[in-house]
Amino acid sequence: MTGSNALKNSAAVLLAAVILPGCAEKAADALSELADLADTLGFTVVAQAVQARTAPDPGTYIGRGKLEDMRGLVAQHEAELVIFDNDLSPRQSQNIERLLGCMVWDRTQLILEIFARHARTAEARVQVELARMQYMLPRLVGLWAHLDRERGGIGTSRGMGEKQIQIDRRMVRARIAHLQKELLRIETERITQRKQRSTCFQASLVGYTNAGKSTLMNCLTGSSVHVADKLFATLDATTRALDCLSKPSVVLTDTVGFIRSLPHSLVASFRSTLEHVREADLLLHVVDVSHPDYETHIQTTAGVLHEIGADDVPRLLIFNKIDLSLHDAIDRIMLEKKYPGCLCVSAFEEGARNTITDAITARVRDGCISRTIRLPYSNSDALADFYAYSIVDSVDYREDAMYIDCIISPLMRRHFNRYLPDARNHGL
Ligand SMILES: Nc1nc2c(ncn2[C@@H]2O[C@H](COP(=O)(O)OP(=O)(O)OP(=O)(O)O)[C@@H](O)[C@H]2O)c(=O)[nH]1
Ligand SMILES: [Mg+2]
Repeated sequence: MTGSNALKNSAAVLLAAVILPGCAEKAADALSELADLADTLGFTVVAQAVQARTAPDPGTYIGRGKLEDMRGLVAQHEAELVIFDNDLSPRQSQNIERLLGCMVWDRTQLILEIFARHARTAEARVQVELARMQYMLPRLVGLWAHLDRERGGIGTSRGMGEKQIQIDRRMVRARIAHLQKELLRIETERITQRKQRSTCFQASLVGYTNAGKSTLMNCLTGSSVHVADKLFATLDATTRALDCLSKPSVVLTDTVGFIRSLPHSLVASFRSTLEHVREADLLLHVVDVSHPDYETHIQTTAGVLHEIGADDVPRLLIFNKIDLSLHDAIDRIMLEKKYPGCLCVSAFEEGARNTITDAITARVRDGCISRTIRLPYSNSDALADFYAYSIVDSVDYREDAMYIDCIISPLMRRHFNRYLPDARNHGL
């Protein structure tokens, strides 16, 4: 695998896609998304090559005739890189590279490069490097094949290239083992931090990349996480307290966005970052409703949530960027009819913060119970707990004990059980 270091920021690139049966309708969107991904790395897209086929060519994915055309385009535009929208096998990449005489990436490699470029924290860097190494392992062959070709290679003794591949494989495997250990260490630290926050209601922003999750995070929590009109601007999870009066208090996490065909090695490496999502009490699924393909984005996000085991976490669907669409009231009514309970907001408009905070607060209160709890004076330290984690209406200081009128959310029921010897009788 050849990295982006060898390429200029503004390198001329050619995009290529094979359209398989049943995918024709989405072809234009897929290529425009691929162009956005290339733009995120600063590349200049100079041309596109698209071919409809009933099945991929086993050796080169795209047909040989089309490859000839592409060779012409590469020469004409002095393209340094060809990016395929499809995932190529290691052998297909090598064959195409040889035939075109320039570097070839597939979609997975492009996404891995973006992640590598955007990783900021130690954890994200380790996660991305691990995913890249796993992608690289089966592709080492191509890097050294030229040595065997130069020396006439295959004979009774092993070629130089093959020996070099064995050495590289061992090094890459050792690096993978080291990174996995390092990730485990970071994950353990993260679990400890999360336990400290476990008395809060945890909401997580999820959705397709560029939907506006970080912008909403800033608008809801007054923080200043990085926002950009680029794909995968955010890779690291950020957690902040939500500015609202609900009890228990609410913390909100912003995290990596999803995309069609998110590489599996990335999903696996980002397991701990995505754990926030799996363990959340509520997912705020943000959708850029101004995007022509937003319905597919909803399905993709649902698919990734399924893949990471987050199917059971309650969700709130938030259609964002309504300032760019939904100019017509009818559009909005139709949307609300199709997706009952959804919210329609613009992160740039005043009302978004209250609309979303109110909806979250309502979810926190969902299933809350009102109780009068008797707390003996010998246990008066616990009163602080009630103020912190429930809504206290009043405290009656009687001769025998304190009587606390409070509202307890479902999340905190277990926490308060210990003050209630008869908890089961009260249905707590
Ligand atoms: N017009 C408009 N633009 C918005 C709105 N919300 C976000 N944006 C823009 O959309 C782009 C992406 O916003 P981000 O908040 O970075 O999106 P994200 O979902 O965090 O993206 P990733 O971190 O890449 O997954 C930025 O240019 C924002 O300024 C909105 O309500 N209206
Ligand atoms: Mg973001």
